[in-house]
Amino acid sequence: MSFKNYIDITPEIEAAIRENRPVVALESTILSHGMPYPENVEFAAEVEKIVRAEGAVPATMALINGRIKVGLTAEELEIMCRAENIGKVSRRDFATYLATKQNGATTVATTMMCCEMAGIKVFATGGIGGVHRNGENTMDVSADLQELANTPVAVVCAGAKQILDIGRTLEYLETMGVPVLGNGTEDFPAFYCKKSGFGVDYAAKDEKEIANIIFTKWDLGLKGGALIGNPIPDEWALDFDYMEGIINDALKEADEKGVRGKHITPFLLARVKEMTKGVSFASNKQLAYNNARCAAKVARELCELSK
Ligand code: PSU
Ligand code: MN
Repeated sequence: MSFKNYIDITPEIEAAIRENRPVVALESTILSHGMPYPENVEFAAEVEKIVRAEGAVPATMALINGRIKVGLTAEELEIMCRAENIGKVSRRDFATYLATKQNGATTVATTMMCCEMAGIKVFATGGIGGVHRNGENTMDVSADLQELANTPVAVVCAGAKQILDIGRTLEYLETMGVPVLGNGTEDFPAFYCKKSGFGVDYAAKDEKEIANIIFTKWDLGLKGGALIGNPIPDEWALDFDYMEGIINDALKEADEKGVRGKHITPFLLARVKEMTKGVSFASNKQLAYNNARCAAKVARELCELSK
């Protein structure tokens, strides 16, 4: 029994991990279910370029034809971006997709699983999943939160979208013992917006300090990951109240159409994008680039500390 029988790590990534050089994991749900084709192809190439420019190796994850892919070829990236028959794979779906050879995009939760199997410590995403609004009744809590509690990966995000109940999301993370660190900010960001109205646990001054906290956590033998809130750059930030109006309309529509479960996140993301007429898409790309840069710096500092 070994996950090694199922995993393909590219030689470049494998060598970087072995030699303690920085690697940054990237997810594929953002490509297959978060962005339109063919703009997502350009995005995928750009985000990998940014990681490289910061001296780290990018590792985009996906499940393709019964294999766990750590690092995708241009051809495989194209498959994920075209998103024809590509499911959204959370932890519960992981074995099913591999055993039945269905192609699947990895969420934050499953990208973290791939990281742990491959030995990658840092992962950049856009926004994490969380407790949904009205989650106290629907019990819709993203598996991302449970993964952060258990799997030793540092996840750099621009916070959580306002589609979620951000207060309860942070409460859940506290209960599960997940450190939430701000990169140069005291505010937990809300994806398109710099502030959610909720604070982080600790406002770190830079990536070096973030890496030091994460290193210490793991050095102590504490299990689980860490969440880094990296706010969207000023020039791309959108107005909180404007977004609140849009999101409330999208939530109402989802409710009327009976959209639930794993479909709710992609539905809301698509509706928000349509309603903001693409303005949000430009911001979405920029915040993800910003997170890739931050993650590469954290990965670099962690490698220094592990020497
Ligand atoms: N939030 C975003 N964009 C995304 C996602 C979340 O702003 O693309 C994706 C991520 O892959 C995340 C997943 O892990 O949705 C969460 O889905 P769910 O709520 O079904 O767990
Ligand atoms: Mn859910």
